Amino acid sequence: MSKHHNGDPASRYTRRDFIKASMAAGLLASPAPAWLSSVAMAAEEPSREVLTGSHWGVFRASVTNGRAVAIKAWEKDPRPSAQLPGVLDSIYSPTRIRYPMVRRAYLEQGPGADPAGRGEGDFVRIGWDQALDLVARELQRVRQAHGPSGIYAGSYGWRSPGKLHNCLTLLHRFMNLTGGYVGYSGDYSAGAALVILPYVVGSIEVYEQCTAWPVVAEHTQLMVFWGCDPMNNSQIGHVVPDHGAYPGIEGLKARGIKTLCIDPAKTQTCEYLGAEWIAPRPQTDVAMMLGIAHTLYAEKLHDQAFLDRYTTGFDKFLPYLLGQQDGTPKTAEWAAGICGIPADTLRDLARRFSRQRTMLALGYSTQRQHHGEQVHWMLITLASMLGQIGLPGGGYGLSYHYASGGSPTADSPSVPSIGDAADRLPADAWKGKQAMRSIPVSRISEMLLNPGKTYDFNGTKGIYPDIKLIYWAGGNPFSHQQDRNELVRAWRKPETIIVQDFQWTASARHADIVLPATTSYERNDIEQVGDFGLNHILAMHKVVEPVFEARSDFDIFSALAQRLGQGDAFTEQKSEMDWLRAFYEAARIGARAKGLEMPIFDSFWNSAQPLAFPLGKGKDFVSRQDFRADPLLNALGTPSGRIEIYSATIEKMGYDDCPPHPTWMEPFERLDGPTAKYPLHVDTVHPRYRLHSQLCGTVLREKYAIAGREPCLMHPEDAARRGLKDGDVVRVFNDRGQMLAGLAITDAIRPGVVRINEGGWYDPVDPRTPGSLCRYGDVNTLTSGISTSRLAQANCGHSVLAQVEKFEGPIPAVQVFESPRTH
Ligand SMILES: Nc1nc2c(c(=O)[nH]1)N[C@H]1C(S)=C(S)[C@@H](COP(=O)(O)OP(=O)(O)OC[C@H]3O[C@@H](n4cnc5c(=O)[nH]c(N)nc54)[C@H](O)[C@@H]3O)O[C@H]1N2
Ligand SMILES: Nc1nc2c(c(=O)[nH]1)N[C@H]1C(S)=C(S)[C@@H](COP(=O)(O)OP(=O)(O)OC[C@H]3O[C@@H](n4cnc5c(=O)[nH]c(N)nc54)[C@H](O)[C@@H]3O)O[C@H]1N2
Ligand SMILES: [Mo]
Repeated sequence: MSKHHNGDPASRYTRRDFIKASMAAGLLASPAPAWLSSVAMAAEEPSREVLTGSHWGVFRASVTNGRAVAIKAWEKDPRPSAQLPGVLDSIYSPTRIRYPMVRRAYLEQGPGADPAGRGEGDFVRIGWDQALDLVARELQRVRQAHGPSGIYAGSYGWRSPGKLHNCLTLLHRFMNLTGGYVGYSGDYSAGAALVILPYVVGSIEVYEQCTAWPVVAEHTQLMVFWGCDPMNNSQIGHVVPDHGAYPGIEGLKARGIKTLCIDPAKTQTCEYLGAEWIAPRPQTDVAMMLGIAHTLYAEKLHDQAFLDRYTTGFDKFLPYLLGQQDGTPKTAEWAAGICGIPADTLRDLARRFSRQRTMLALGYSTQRQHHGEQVHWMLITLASMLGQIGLPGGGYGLSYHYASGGSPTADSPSVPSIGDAADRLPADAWKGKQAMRSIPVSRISEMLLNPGKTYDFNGTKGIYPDIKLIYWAGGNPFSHQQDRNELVRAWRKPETIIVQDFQWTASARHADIVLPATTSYERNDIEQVGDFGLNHILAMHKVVEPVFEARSDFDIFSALAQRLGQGDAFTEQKSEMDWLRAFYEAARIGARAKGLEMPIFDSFWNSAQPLAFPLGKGKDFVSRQDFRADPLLNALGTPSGRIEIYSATIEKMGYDDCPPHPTWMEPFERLDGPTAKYPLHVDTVHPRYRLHSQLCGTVLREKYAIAGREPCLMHPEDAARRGLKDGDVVRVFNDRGQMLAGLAITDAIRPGVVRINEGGWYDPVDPRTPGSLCRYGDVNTLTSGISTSRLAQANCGHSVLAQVEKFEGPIPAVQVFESPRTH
């Protein structure tokens, strides 16, 4: 039996498979590799230290002769991310895009040439002027022929923090100023919850503050992490993280608060806290919650007074719970048959939850599943029955795992950012167009494959546009999108695909025109620290000059806007530093209104520390306390002003896949379920040593790769049944696709479940053939492109069954971490 836990094979596999020597280029304090000699080096200069930050935290970079040679976390970071060494390496990694590139067939034959050849990596280097002319001309051509509905520039995905260099906003700004584009709504993270929660609690809530960690430490008696792993998932932030979740969790540990993790895998949080671990079958949480709710009701443990005063619709939900309509009471026994946790345990949970101050902390993965809308709804219904919502340390929290939700919010001004200029889109840009201006974000493959098709979304109907050109700047669809092979087919539809990134992601490899962007370490910016904590403002100083021919997204779009006659509108005739100064000055005025005095810009910019803001009442924050105190005065944004356990609005939509109260519905496939064709569930979680696909091309791979591939965690019983051993190269497959992985055997996972992180770079043996084997381990080769329901149309990245077998025959070498073939 293996000893390693929490999804991290590193302890046993360190350097087992040596990644090529060149990968060591970015190891802390390493000498410059030979290929770097082509980078313009600054003249001899004394070593200097630069304060900056990114998704991984605030840090100081040491720069010698124009090259970043080491980084160290900011002294005040309570828990620096283990991913920081990869951040340094990402600047100089061999996967960096060095020059503007065009796919050979496209360059020679023009738009639409050999679309099946996308991904083969036959690129030609061109100069910036030629590249910008090409892009500007092509945008003009497509706009003239098809209008804005011919261009998809949603460009979903992460980007780097910074109020100015936000590639996504800059792309949209450029597109709005030059005639419009098709965008998206929703996201991949919490897409189902985002749409349903406004009907239930009147706001999206998943990105809103939870009861602060210090309150939890003081008042909570039982902390339940339900599909929720803050120790892993709070390493990064959408802005620059404050890592405030870590002292929060340490506070629970120090006080000896009882903790419980409900998760098919033993998480880092579970390990760290020594928490109780209950491992249900994946995708069965709604049934499990119903079984607990039924017990609460049957044993009169529910809080009827809370339900009466603060909720509506419990009376309509109750007949369903009791089985009065469908003949199936949702008892603990019934739930046990589905979720695989004994009925006695479920009854015990009902008693424990109701007897003591209980906080239910729910992550997002449970709603990235077929019928994912139901999970958050049912959790809130359960919490309503427990009646502790609005009490210190009780109720529920939906962002404890994300970017340090619960980290006390400081008293700080907001810092403005550059806008997307949506108000400057010409009023008639969409005249005469039937197609939608935005699609539900997870529907990209469906849109590309079905122009003109009508679809449902959140009570409306839309028509898919006919996309001729795609522009992506920030985000990696060949990582984030489910059903890779469906995307491979869909991606052949447009005539032109432009990708702007700093690394050769699979998306860049599948583009026609590739523009090299800078990392945030090659430009100046300003950002807040702490998505929820908002406790500092950081000057993100440029660390080094742009590597090779990279240009910032701001410069690229300025140059393109210039070519389309909108240069001044795009830049507002302000330089990079003019913008930053303006953002800061606006924040200063905001601070003054709060009675806080901020230093002048130059002192801020030249300071060796982020600018700190005081912690006010944030540390005492209790979610929904005001609602509990006065539900009329502080009514929720729902039609009734209360928590809606039954929604008349959803009822009117009449969707059979999203009924008007929380409901258990079988997903299209699940472990041991009625339609299961394959025997293993694949838990496609977020990686410990990456931010999705970011940093996959760095030295960090040495910490986790097995046989040079993405790890696949498997229980010893499942491995024995298949004759597999630790370190084997395995093929993971189903009807949708296939990938290689390196096997890690562990008892930290429920039998029947395997775990493969999302974000492994897609590396098909034959890019021309959909269904081709991925050599490295992109788990979205296995997932389905189906949506959660007609309500939210969100992705189902966590609904996936597959089989695992030993890979026989010669093992193909991974190629995705080398630059594609260029001329
Ligand atoms: N099966 C499965 N699939 C999933 C998930 C899952 O749990 N399971 N999770 C989903 C979730 S929650 C999410 S959020 C998505 C994540 O999907 P993405 O956000 O698409 O993933 P990232 O790897 O973060 O891609 C960001 C890209 O932006 C680039 N970038 C960063 N900064 C800049 C910049 O300044 N300029 C430019 N031009 N480019 C930049 C990076 O190099 C990188 O290629 O994946 C989703 N997919
Ligand atoms: N290190 C790191 N941190 C990240 C990210 C990253 O890429 N790397 N990405 C960030 C982003 S964009 C997002 S959206 C969040 C994602 O936050 P989440 O969606 O909450 O994170 P996941 O890692 O997908 O899953 C969290 C836990 O849910 C469990 N789980 C999976 N399926 C089920 C189920 O059916 N039932 C139950 N009970 N548990 C289940 C998994 O085993 C895992 O331990 O993380 C953020 N934080
Ligand atoms: Mo996400």
